Amino acid sequence: MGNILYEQRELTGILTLNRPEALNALNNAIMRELSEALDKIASSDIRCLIITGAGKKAFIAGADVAEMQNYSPEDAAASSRKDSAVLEKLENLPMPVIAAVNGYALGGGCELALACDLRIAAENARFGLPEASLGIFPGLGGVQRLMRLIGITKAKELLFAARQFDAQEALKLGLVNAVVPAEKLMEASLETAGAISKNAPLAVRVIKMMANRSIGLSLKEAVGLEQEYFAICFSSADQKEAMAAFMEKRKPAPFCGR
Ligand code: CO8
Repeated sequence: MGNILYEQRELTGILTLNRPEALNALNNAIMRELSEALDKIASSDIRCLIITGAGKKAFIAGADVAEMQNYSPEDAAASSRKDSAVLEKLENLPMPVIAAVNGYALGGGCELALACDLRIAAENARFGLPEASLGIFPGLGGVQRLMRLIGITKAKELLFAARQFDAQEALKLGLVNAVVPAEKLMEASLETAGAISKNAPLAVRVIKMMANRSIGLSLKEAVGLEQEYFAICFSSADQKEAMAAFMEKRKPAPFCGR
């Protein structure tokens, strides 16, 4: 397993991509281990996951160029399908995922961050999708996710120019939720995870599922989906307890996730 480190702090899982000698570049081994780790996390009872990169320099400096260099079109198709499925698995984890971006988030690394729910960047983070400068384009859904997050015009500019940009620009673009000093990155990420974990897990999961599933639906279809999920919340013990506590002017019992 060595390419992926995992620890749990209270209700938050912390997954670290651990290949610092190659700036955590995504090779086949790391993607396989990530996929296996995500399967376990999906069925765990953590309320939030933080993903970060080992070392001080990089979140993830992209897909492994050495491995990709001699791909045939068939290899590229297979690899893109396989690795895209891992990012979809990440995107659809039941609990929210925060990318704690601690340096370079380039190419596939930026794509992985885009598949997370929230992004918190260290001041020294640098983002970019340099694929066009390598004769390819982001092959893991990055074009689509970037457009949805920051709009088509800005996304096209960044993709065509393959330009790197810093954390402050990422904040202005709405690509990251916050920028913090590098030494405070994990603390800030844990704080955000803690704020999420205080709320009813089922409600948080439903919000995530609705947000993810409604993209591409018409407003009418999306609101219809919300009505279904809204009803589901009222079958939960947490809703009963939280509302009873409010009416009785007392603190609710800790949420049980049912
Ligand atoms: N792949 C493989 N090795 C890498 C990568 C990478 N993406 N990035 C860094 N490394 C390695 C370097 O080769 C170097 O190894 P070594 O010490 O053995 O020479 C080590 O990490 C340290 O890197 P540098 O010496 O280059 O460190 P610098 O501080 O000088 O530079 C940079 C840091 C600017 C981040 C530089 O390393 C860089 O430009 N890296 C490549 C960035 C890049 O182009 N990323 C995009 C790759 S393409 C991609 O991600 C496509 C995604 C779609 C995939 C679809 C599925 C197939």
